Amino acid sequence: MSLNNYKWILLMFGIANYPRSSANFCMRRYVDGKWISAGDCEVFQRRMNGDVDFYRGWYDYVKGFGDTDGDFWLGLEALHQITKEGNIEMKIEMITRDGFYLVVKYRNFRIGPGSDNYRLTISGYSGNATRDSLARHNNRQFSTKDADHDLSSKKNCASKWEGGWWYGTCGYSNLNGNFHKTDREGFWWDGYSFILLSYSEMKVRKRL
Ligand SMILES: [Ca+2]
Repeated sequence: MSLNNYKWILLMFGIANYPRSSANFCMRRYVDGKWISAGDCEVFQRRMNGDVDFYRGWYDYVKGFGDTDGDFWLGLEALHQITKEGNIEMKIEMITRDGFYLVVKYRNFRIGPGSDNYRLTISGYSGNATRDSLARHNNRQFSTKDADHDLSSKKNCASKWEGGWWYGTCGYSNLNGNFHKTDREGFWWDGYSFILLSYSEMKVRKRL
């Protein structure tokens, strides 16, 4: 896994300064010359190099794409299978373009079936971000540029924000947006203060 050194330093520093055990799962360890996520967890999204295009259609988001050692999306169907029995928590680690480490956690995370367009259900937020920017996407179906399931009758939010996400009307977070853009079609958390990111990792585990 290649990630430039400053991001790893920020991640390590951030984790060290965020010791609340409730958020500390899926920690990284350096083993046999590579970084791995330790513990019984599954990473399902990562953006770190910007070398994988995330502006894709429905089929790709259902099946997954990218390189699991680098930038990738695991796939909506896999997420549904992992979470359908319930009792799953989800964590997101992020680094802003300004170099701040953010971590948010949801005590409950579930992705519905394909027949319901992989609807998002989350609750139980904790974290050090300014806002819970996934809350406004709660109970929304997933949308892509070729599959508009958002709440806006005039717009296709996935096209407007250049990603695939559980868009409502349209964005409060956009972690699958364009990695390289510095405007609102970019890769960001928090639609109010518009926090651009340089790194994200989303992961799940069975709640203890
Ligand atoms: Ca729409």
